[in-house]
Amino acid sequence: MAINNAYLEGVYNDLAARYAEQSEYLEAVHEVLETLAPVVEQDPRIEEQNIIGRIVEPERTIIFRVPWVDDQGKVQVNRGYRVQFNSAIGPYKGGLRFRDNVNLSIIKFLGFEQIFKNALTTLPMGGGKGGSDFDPKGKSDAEVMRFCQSFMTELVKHIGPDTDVPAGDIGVGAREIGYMFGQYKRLTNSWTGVLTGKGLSYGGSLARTQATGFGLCYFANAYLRDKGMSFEGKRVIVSGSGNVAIYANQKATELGGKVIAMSDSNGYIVDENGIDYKVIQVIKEQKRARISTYLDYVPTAKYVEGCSGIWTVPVDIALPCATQNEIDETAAKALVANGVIGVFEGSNMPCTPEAIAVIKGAGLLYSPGKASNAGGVATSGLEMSQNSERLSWTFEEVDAKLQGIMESIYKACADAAAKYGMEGDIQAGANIAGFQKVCDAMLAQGICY
Ligand code: NDP
Ligand code: 2IT
Repeated sequence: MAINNAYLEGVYNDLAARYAEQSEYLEAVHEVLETLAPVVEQDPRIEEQNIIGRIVEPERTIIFRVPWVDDQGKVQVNRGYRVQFNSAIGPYKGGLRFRDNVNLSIIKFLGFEQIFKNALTTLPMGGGKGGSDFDPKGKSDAEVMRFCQSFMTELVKHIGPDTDVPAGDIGVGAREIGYMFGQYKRLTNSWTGVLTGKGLSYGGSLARTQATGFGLCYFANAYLRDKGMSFEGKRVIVSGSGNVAIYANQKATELGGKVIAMSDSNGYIVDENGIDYKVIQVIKEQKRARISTYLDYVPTAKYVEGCSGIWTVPVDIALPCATQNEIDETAAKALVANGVIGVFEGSNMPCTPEAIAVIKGAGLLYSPGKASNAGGVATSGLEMSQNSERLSWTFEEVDAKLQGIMESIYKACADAAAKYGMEGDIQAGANIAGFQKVCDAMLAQGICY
């Protein structure tokens, strides 16, 4: 889709010239600016105060060296990042990604998305993201601990419970959060809720582990219900097999769906009887093994090498839960040809622009990650609240709040789309509703960032 407003186009063209090599970041910015023309045209203050030119640049970017010693005694060096994108509505908030392909473009795209996602939760959280090109896969626990301690030794200078509150993302789960939290506490001699996704024995929230996957299904369910449908009896693809994917499988199954296919970065499995999320928990959370070993537990299932073919498996609902740009135009055409009714994003920016055009063009239901995967960060916000009041809520309390938040996000997106004459366009609605809140706060606070 084109950016059909001269001001928005001008901002984008400047950015594209300045950061020509940052393709993921430019893709994320373009996707938002494509949908904001009607908002910008109704409020002249946005252009007068150059809100768009300001919102697309991070408030602060921190890049640092992370040295650590491997099990052979060799000194290794990785790069660490924290992009503090926008603090208009609250402290910077967003995950840390540890993966070999991490670079500034990927962290900036994630941080940019996070601004609007966090605004949609209705909780007071600004946008940020960080990470490293360190990949915990294949490393020993001791190596991961030494890396996390070194990473936090620098990060500690930039974060705090009222400044910036990191959490997990790809490659950062309970183990990594625990090591980083321990080091933060040692360096500052203080116990604060500076990270979310903590273990339950030291301030974590019940249901945070499940929150992104559960929230995705609560959102999809609200969207399906609005269109007179449900998960009942539906065949589902859940790509990936990490934190988001495992609990998306659990909730989709509880809502009456059957998860036929899941994947990792090596390949995918197909089980016509439905994939039991508990088997994936054992493979991925306990053994840190490959999805191909699913056949050791369920010999009747099928394993296919290479992860992109998963989108050719005939299903009714697609829940991408692995990584960015995992659904390209070819994959989107395969989904449409198989009669899929909806694509609800669990991962951040899983669909390429060409894929989105195919999916929306064919009239499928489509929800962008910044709306449908907001349950993770929303529950992080609930973890921050519990830490502040020195209390912990029950699983049922947190889960009920999560469900309420996801249903409100769906309604906010649908209402914003309708208000600007784009009824039913949840993608545009998500961008507009998220932007509106941050824009109001930036206008009120003057030219401070
Ligand atoms: P995990 O590390 O737990 O799992 C990631 C999964 O995706 C693994 O199965 C991994 O396979 C697969 N994967 C990762 N990179 C690639 C790739 N380049 N190609 C193919 N497969 C890949 O991460 P999460 O489940 O936490 O995150 C998944 C997605 O959800 C990300 O986009 C993340 O940004 C997003 N997200 C996460 C939230 C959270 O709370 N954790 C909240 C909102 C969004 P392998 O095992 O082979 O690496
Ligand atoms: O992309 C995301 O929203 C996350 N990785 C979760 C961020 C958080 O702070 O819980």
